[in-house]
Amino acid sequence: MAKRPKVAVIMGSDSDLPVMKEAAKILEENNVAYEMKILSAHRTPADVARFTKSARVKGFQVIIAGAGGAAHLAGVIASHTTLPVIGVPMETKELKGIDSLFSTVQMPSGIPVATVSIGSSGAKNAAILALEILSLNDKRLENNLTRFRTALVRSIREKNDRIKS
Ligand code: RP5
Repeated sequence: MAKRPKVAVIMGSDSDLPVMKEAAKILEENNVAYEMKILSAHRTPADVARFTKSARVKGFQVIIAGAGGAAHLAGVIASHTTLPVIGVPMETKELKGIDSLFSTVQMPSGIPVATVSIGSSGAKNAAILALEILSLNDKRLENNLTRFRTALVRSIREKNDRIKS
C-alpha cells in the first residue's frame, strides 16, 4: 500500500517546477512520502483553500510552498491551516527574487511562514527543514540528518586538504 504523504510541495506555476524538484529530490532520498501540486494564490484561489483546509486531516504534517513575484502563495496557505508552512521565494527575471522574498517573508503577526532563501538553495533547505520538523517524532530521520551534517563537514575538510596540498 502506498504511504500517506506527510509533506505537500506546492508551487504557483509549472515554471517553478525545476526549482521545487530540488525539494522533492531530498524528500525522496529520505524516503518521505510527499504530494506535489500546482496551486496558485491568484489564478486558482479556491483550489488553494480547498486543498489547504483539508491538509491536516489528510495526514500532511508540513507544507512547502514556492512562488515568485507577488508571491502570496505560502502566506495564503498559512492563513488556512495551523500546519507549519515553509515558503520558498522563486528567483524572478525582473527583480531577481527580491520581490518573491519580501512577499513571502513579510507576514503579519499571527500567521507565520518560515521563509527560506531565494531559489534552489531555498528549495533544498525547505526540504531539510521539513525533515527536521518530521524528525521530532521520527528517529530514522533524526539519524539521516545527523549523517547529512557529518558528510557536509567531511566534504569541507576534504576541500581544505586539497587546497593545502
Ligand atoms: C507565480 O508567478 C508563480 O509562482 C511563478 O513563480 C510566477 C510566474 O508564473 P508563470 O507566469 O510562469 O506561470 O504565481
